[in-house]
Amino acid sequence: SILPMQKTLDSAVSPSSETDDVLLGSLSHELRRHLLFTLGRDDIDSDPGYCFRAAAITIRDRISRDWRRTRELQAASDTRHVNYLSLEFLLGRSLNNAIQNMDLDEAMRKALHRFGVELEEVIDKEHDAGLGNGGLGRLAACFLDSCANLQLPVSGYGIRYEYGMFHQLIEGGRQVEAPDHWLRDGNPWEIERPEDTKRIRLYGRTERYVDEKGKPHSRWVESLDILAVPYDMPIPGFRNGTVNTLRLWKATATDAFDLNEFNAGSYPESVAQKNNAEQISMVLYPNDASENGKELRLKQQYFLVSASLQDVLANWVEQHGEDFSGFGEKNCFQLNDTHPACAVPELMRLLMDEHELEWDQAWEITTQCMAYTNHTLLPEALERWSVSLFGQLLPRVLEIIFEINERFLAEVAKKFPNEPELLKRVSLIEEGHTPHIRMAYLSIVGSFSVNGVAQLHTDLLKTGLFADFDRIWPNKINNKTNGVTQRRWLSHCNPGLRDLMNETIGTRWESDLEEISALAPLAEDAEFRSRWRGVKNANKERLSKYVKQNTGVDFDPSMLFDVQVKRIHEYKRQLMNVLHVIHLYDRILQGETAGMVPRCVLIGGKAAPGYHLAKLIVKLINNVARVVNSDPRARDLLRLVFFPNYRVSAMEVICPGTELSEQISTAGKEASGTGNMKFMMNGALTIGTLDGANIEIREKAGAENFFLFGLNAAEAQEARKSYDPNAIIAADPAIARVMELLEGGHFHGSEPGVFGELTSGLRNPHDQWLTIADLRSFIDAQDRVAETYQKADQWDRMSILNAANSGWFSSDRTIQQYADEIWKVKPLTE
Ligand code: 4GP
Repeated sequence: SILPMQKTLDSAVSPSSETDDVLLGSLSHELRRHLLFTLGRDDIDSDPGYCFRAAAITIRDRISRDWRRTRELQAASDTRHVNYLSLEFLLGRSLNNAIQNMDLDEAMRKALHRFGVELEEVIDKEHDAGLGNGGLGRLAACFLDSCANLQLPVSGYGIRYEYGMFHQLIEGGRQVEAPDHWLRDGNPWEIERPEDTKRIRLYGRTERYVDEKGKPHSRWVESLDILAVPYDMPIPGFRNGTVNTLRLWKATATDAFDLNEFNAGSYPESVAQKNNAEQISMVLYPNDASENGKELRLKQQYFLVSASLQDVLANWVEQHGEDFSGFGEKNCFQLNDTHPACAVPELMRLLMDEHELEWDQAWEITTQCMAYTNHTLLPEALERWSVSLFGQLLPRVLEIIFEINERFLAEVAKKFPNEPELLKRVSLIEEGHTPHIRMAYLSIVGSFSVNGVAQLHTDLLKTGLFADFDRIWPNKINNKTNGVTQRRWLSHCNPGLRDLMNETIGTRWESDLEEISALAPLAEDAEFRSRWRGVKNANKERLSKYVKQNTGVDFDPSMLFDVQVKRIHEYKRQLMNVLHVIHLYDRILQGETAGMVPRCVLIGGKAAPGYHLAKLIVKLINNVARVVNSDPRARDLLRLVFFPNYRVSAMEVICPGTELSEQISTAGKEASGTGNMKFMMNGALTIGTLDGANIEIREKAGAENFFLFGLNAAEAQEARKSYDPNAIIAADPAIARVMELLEGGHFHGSEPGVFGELTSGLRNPHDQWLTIADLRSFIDAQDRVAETYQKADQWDRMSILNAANSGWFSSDRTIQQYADEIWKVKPLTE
């Protein structure tokens, strides 16, 4: 058997004359070596799964040199280091990104050809790293990419969940959750670093003691300890030699067994304790923008925070000994929402209890290096932990929070005397039957910077949720409008458009998206428009195949592709989108199809497993889809699919093929949105409300290139006072017919009344989401969409102008602002 293998080996390394022989030869050689030796294959085969692993390790090897150099550079430098603390990093796949950033695209493609596989099928074998829920987690991933592109000394710290975001199946039209064991085939990118393991305390109690100098202290005793073991993932910059680190912690048991149990003959029970410890990093909580309250979740938060802070402190001590005077100046911790808010009291604890600093010095350091980003205006998403649960799990940390609060309230009382109500409002502890800790307030008090994620969001924070704090510290709250990385979300996912742009405006936009504005004049160039249209059509073909594969439904690429993908949430109003589809269907039934444009509507997203109404919306989308798609009268005019298991790698196919981007949240509810930015870059037109970053998208794109509808945030607030959806329905025949179809059971299949909660919600004068209030305006805007789509030239012009004006929405711009205005860090280059 050695002979045929030898033959394959030889052909695998024989250099080709028309390419960079050396590079191709060595990539082929490395792939072969990893297949045979690292992965232990008996023969060179073309199994795409093994080829993926071999390719990933090959690329990782090549990244390693730059990775080491970046670490050395950062260790040797005297500049500030930023640590991005986040319970979520929604990375998706890494292979294509790494290949492109290393500029190995063509060589790797050719090398894999020699093994008889296509790069695309190999890329497709990678499991998404679904270590996040949605916007907040994906933002963290885009930020890491931009930090590496800008060569900033920034590390990510997160949790190495064994199970990421659940896999969504649709059964009988309903969402069913299946576990996502993304690590089942191993993770070729990670490097375990057991030598940096940290010990984490939980439970126990605190006790007072007096030190040798007679000073009183508090300490944490009788804790149950677990270990945090780090796994490092490389974050390669774009062709610049920088490779930053994302450090993910895995929980394991300490080796110390309970000797009593051991001797009592319960050895297996004692070993089984290990399971308990490992639970902490077992699974990502699948709740987007909603509070949790579960003890395990608090354990995860503290686990991440304590391990990461200990890690940074250990590095500090290695370099500076126990002199912490420069620590606050040389370190920064960016808290991604309140999930890592325990960092404030935990850094205090570590500095005081482990490193013997006084309160005042520890507090100065802490508030010099903590910064907090808020991601939501929904009050139900603001984290609060019951004092009693917190105190059981983290007794010493609670003690410190109490003291922070006491000192803070004293300061406020001094600054604003005679305002007892203010003190109550801003207290870190919400009093009541079961007192709770307000994690957002803890984050604000402990941080030097608090930022929102779009201008409207920040304005609303200042005048609403955090108004008292804006009064106490007028300059603390600032805005950093979100962005997305154009490398993944344009260059890598849309190679057709990338090539067209590179040919016409050069390649600089890949690392500086402002350059994309050079497309603007080309909107008037008919030949360019037709090439632009050609790329969009090819992407629609690809999306159409993908939809067929995943749902069995035919999406005809000659129709308008209308897309809404994001978490399913009432405030995002997927329900309104379905009402519009029902309205179109009704027009078809009534024969009122004049001016209608044939459209394919795609809706995708996951509902939190415990969010009943969101799951019912998924069911409704599926039921409406079944009726519409099986009705021959609708066939040429309308299709609807619910795309199952929406995730990062699905968006990479959906986004380039989308023509109309649905950003239709109730104004004042979506903090920013980031999907809206990805669509814009890829030349989709937006139909949207004046919410979150939509406002800025419309400003940049030009009002004439945006389909606006609905109440703005202030009007929505006002409208709630006298909202009468039933009157609106009664006065608008088209809307009344939509409600009739819904309530008359047209879509209920064999489950009469199944959508009752949705229809009664729509009719409820207290419906916060104001769906019926905005529906007429939405329908009219959709008519304008149809009208414009029929003027193909006009549409393509608008499409080009949207992409051309998307430069602001690069996360490189966002990160540059964080670096200049919050972190005060500069690039680190050789
Ligand atoms: C999300 C917001 O809902 C979204 O508007 C924003 O674009 C994103 O954060 C990134 O800032 N929030 C969450 C969450 O995902 O869990 O609060």
